[in-house]
Amino acid sequence: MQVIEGMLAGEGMRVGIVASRFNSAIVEHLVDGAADTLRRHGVGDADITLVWAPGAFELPVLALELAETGAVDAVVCLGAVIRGATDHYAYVAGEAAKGVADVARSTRVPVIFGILTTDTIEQAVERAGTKAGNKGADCALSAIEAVNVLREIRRLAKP
Ligand code: INI
Repeated sequence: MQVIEGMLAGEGMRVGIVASRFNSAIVEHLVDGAADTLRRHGVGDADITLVWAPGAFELPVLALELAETGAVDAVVCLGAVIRGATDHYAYVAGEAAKGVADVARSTRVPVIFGILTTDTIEQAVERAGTKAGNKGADCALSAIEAVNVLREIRRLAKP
């Protein structure tokens, strides 16, 4: 049996982070977690590109533009959509999730979904470096693993 899997080695990898300013008190911790994890897994600081978006709704279009430059091997999208009094939350979260998935499939660049969707600010804080870990750090690992497993799959196509 041939098993294909991605190692968590980021040496020589170029990674884009697209992060939303909305709920920036939360998202800045996700960005710090992602950047720190990328560096600790071998990604060079100069190979990390951080792009700020106004809100989660704008993450997909900026991720698309960044992915299409060919300058990054993966894009990590980071944001925090927190439920409010109206259903605005659902539109923003839904379009952001669908958009991120669309960009990954259309570009074949791993675009990692690191957008917290929570009922409360407390739940978001828990996932931004406190008791439930750091979603940005988790997504950085997913990016490295996805790039490496894609490279392995593409090697199959070569004679
Ligand atoms: N953007 C977020 O990133 N998080 C939110 O919780 C949020 N809410 O709830 O409104 C939010 N709205 C802004 C949205 O992402 C767009 O920037 C805005 O609608 C302009 O297109």
